[in-house]
Amino acid sequence: MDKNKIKKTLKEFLNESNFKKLSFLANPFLEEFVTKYVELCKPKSVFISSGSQEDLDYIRKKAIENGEEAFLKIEGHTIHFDAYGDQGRDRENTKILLDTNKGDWLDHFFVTGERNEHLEEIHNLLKDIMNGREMFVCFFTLGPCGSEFQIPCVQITDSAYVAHSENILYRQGYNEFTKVFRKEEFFKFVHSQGEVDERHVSKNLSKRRIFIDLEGETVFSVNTQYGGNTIGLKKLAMRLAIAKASREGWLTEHMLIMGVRGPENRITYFTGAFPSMCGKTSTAMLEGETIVGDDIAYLRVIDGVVRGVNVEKGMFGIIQGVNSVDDPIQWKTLHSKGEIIFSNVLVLEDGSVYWIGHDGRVPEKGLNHSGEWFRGKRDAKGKEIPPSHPNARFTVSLEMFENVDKNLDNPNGVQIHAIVYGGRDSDTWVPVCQSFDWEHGIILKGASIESETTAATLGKEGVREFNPMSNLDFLSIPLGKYIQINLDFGLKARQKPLIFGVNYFLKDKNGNFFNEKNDKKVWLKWMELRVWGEAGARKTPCGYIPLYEDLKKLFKDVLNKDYSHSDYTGQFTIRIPENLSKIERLKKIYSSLKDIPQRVFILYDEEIKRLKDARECFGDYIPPDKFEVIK
Ligand code: SPV
Ligand code: MN
Repeated sequence: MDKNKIKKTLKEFLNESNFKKLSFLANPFLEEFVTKYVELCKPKSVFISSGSQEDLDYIRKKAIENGEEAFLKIEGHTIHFDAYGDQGRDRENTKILLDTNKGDWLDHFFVTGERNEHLEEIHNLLKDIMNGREMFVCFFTLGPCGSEFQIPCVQITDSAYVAHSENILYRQGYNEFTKVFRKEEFFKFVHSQGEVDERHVSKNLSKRRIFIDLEGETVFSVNTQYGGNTIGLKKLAMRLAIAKASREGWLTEHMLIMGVRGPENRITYFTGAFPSMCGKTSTAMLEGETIVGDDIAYLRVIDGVVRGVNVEKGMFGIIQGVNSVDDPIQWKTLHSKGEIIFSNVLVLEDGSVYWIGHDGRVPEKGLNHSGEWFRGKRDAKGKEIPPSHPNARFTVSLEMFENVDKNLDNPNGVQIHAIVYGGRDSDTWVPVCQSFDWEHGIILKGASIESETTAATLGKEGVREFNPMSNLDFLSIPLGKYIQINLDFGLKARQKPLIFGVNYFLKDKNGNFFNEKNDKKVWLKWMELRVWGEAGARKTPCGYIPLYEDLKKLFKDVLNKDYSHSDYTGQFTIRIPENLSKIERLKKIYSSLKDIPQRVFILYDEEIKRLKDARECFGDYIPPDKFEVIK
């Protein structure tokens, strides 16, 4: 684009102060990008956010004025609603753009689209879409400032709610843009909520589109407001970062990072990958431990050790089930003054909020994502509408939590000693199990996650789905390549983190959960001891499991609970038929894909052999005490 033309267009849409803020960054690539979308979307005006307090306040004010948020009873709290039917990630219309003529390909379960065709479609949808509205241009960085993990980003949106959410969730990047060495290297996000109705929610959900252009490192999102579809730096950036990481030899993971306290206040850092709504945030928020992040981590091998950072600085957390007993820290923050956006919860007359699983009784009526709500209300399809949406969320800065880890913004991140993989699995995996080594962990734990679907995505709940590393929804490279990169990553590290598989959702014969919500705390403490060689284990065909005596002591010390031997036996019985069927299912999936590393099949066959050998000796359901004790 011609330089003079850029200047002319920017002058036409930006007032003097905004023009100055953009020019100060002296980045021709950025100016060209902004100009392109200003010309296409034709906003009424353009606001450039420098990240100053004044600019952040302006965006907050606009979210209220535009009707995207409303004040609640407690100071700093606001409510935002998404359109009915826009409360989860839209998998079907989230597409990765590929240029198949150039040989680009992805496995069959990815939703993809031909690049040129889809760029044309989205640019047609974006045409004049911001007519009469203000465009916000915001700068952020993924990962801590001044760190080798850092990726600069620019977000264009006509939603003050999206800009406001990002101001809470991400580190400001305006100043970082003045330092960016390669000025063309930044991720770009373009979002428009499209036409809205009288409730200020997106009207054209049938034209909801989220297109990820890896080649242009740009993501487009239109006709939607739900954070998972619109907050560019969250799951949209993740696809770009996974592709970038795969080129550069590091990892972008759907992982929490937390500090687990061991004896004498030692802190050992863990990452944990769990599909959405499977306990990731509640693990990261366990009382007595510290949180670095609850959703997305970048991992690099630096000086022979694995180090990780939280890509974000805030939490877009699931609110359903948060109560004063199980989640005291979240409960306290959600009831304190400070900047919090609640989304898709129930708002009562006095401006207080209610969600499913909140302490106390279900209110009679209020305002929710369906409009005026009353008990027993049904939607157009006859489905009963709950008081809050199961994927209702809160957006808050991690600084608002008393358990935030002191290394949140450490540019070097934290050293990762353990990696935990878990899914929603009612009948197969034991509650906690350590892999034999790195390869076994990546393949038999990470790449073998299956999880029953939840409300985090639109569609049916409770269906068992393959979800390797809990990252399948966010991958942008072929799965075989991703697994290979994971295998290689550990080989580069002199000190490899231990890898564990966990299952918080195991059920007994009567369909009741074997464990209570906070039992996970005991599993963490056991894993922490394993990292330092301070707990024994039994060797099963699937990996190492805890000794009864160790768990009994931990249950008493940590939760003041008596842990019976029969609980141990029920929970840690190795279920041979279920484990064998699981591996057969996985082998079938992997056999249908291209370029899967041979090690995957070799390790599956080895595990099958171990399971069958054990069955020969002890039968189908093997109580833990049958297995040999190792150091
Ligand atoms: C998840 O669903 O995994 C989330 C929320 O963390 S979203 O932003 O929708 O991805
Ligand atoms: Mn997530």
